[in-house]
Formats: sequence, C-alpha cells, structure tokens
Amino acid sequence: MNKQELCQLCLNELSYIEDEREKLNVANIICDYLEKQNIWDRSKADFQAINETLNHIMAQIKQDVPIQYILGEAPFMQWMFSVNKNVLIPRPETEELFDYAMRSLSSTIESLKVLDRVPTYYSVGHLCIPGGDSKKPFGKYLIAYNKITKDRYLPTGPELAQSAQIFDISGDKMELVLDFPTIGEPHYAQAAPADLIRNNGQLKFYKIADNNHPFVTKGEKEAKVVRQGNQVHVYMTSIRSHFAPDNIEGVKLGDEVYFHVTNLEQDWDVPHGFAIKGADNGELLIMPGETATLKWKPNRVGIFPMYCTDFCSALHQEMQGYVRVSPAGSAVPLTWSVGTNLPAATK
Ligand SMILES: [Cu+2]
Repeated sequence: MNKQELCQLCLNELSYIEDEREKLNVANIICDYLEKQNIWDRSKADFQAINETLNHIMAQIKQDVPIQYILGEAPFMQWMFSVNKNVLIPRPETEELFDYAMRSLSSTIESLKVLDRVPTYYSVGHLCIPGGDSKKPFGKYLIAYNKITKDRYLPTGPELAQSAQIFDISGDKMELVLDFPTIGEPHYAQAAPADLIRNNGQLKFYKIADNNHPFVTKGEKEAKVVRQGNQVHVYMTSIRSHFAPDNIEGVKLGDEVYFHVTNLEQDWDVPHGFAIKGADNGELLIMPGETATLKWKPNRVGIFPMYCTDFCSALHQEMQGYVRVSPAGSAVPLTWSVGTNLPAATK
C-alpha cells in the first residue's frame, strides 16, 4: 500500500460525507498523520497495525469526534498544537466549520432578503444585539459601535468620545432611538436588560431591622466604645452626614481597634465609606443597613482623622471625625462623643 492507495482507502471509508471538499480534507489529515508515523518505510511497515489504527480513527469519526481530537493535534499557522476535548481546536478548523455551515446553509441564505438599510455614523466596527452571546437573544435592539469616529462629538478631551447608536429593529424598518458617545475606541460589548443585573443579587441592601450582625449598632443611642484588654471595639453608625461616635479618646498605643460600622441608611443607593488615616488595609464600603468591620492598629501617638470615603450627600466632606491615640500605659479614660471635639467626660 502506498500513500495514494491509503488515501483512496480513507475516501472509501468516508464515503458517507457528502461534501467532497470536507471528505478530502479529512482523508488528507489522516494520511498526513499516518505518514508522520513513518509507515511508508516498507521495511518497518506493519500493515495490520496501520489497518487497526485506521479502523480506530474511522470508528471515532463516525461518532462525530473531531479528527483533531482523535489525532491529538491540530495545525495553526506554522505550529502544531496539542488538542483534546478540553482544549479548543485552533481557528483554521473553526473557519472551516463556519465555511461548511455557510455552504450547507446557502439555500437558506439565498432566500433571505434585505428589508431595510440605515446610515450609521460612517464606520461600524462592531454590532451588538443585547443577549446576542446567549441562547435567547433579546432581539428588539441593535447597537452599532462606530470606530474612528472622534469627530462626532466636541473635542473637549482629554480623551475624545466616539460614536455609538442604538436602533430599534423590532419592525421591518430600523429606527434610530439613541445616538450616544462612548469613551474609548468602541470594541465589542454586550448588553442585557437592566433587570437581569438588578435582580441577580448585585444590589446590596439590608433591612436594618433584619441585621443580626454580632457587632451591629441599630441606632446612634446604641453607639459605644468598649475595651476588652488591648482590643477596643467601636460600635459606630453612619448616616448622612456624620458618624456616631465621631470623637474618640482613650485608645492607647499597642491597642487593636475594631470599627464596627453600621450604615443606618434605608435608601437603597446610599452606601457610606469608612477609612482612618494610617490603616494599612482597605477602606470599607458599607451598604445600606449593613455592618462591616475595619481593624486598625495605630503605629504612633497622635490624632488620627477618620472619614467617609464614598460621596454620600452635599455634606459628605463633613463626614469625618477624630481618634486620639495616647501613649501606651497612659491613664486617659475611654470616652466618645458625637458632634463635638470635647471629650464627653469634660462636658
Ligand atoms: Cu460620605
């Protein structure tokens, strides 16, 4: 058996593939593979082994296993890639499949008609149908992301806005419903109805009455500062636009301070932030009705500002307070207050 005969044998085995080009492709891939195993060296040729290999390959092909998975490799550009069912076959195969699908669909495609055309801001780079990457696209709108369209909006800088357009495509005529700027060169993007995101748990809102956090403070009157050995627990509330307490004395160098901040807001879009100068961890972002804790270990004696880090109202900048850190072993009592810079003990 020579290569030509083997190819013919493959073609016969593949006779059920109607598409001639596809059939030839597969036969060639198999022959190339067998050739690489040096089977044409007649002194080494083990025809029974060749036949067994071929039968094994054909059996899998008939079960629709992609030829690349069977052979364990696929060419891409000038390289050979190892592939298996956990690894995507590189693009040439994808393009072939696409080509194959297009050819098999050609009769359908010929029957398709262009119903409408609309001008866009000249240079469409990407199109998006909301949900277009999913099994069930929302077919009502189409978004045109127009490339190199920096001249569409005023060049105010620093970055120039480019153009995007939303069309209603629910009828036979397309209708422009929104012409809007995008920041950055428009690339492919996906869109979905807001409810998909709004109702999937991303909205963090907690009823204060249902907050059972062990360090919750359900109102300013419950705010307090408690010492347990060298740990200081601050039961703190935040509401537009102040913390309670916002003035704390009696923390000593060597203490570990835990700010348990409860956001008392019950408007769903008013989170508050919390940070204290010198903390070496992240700030807090506390959702309405939520309690979160920030640990802070002061590293020097002095007065440290703490503040809201999320713009919450017109008086956001006022939303701050101070903690005095006294020397280790000092006798300063633990006191706290709200809205005054005088320690509660001196009032
Ligand atoms: Cu704020």
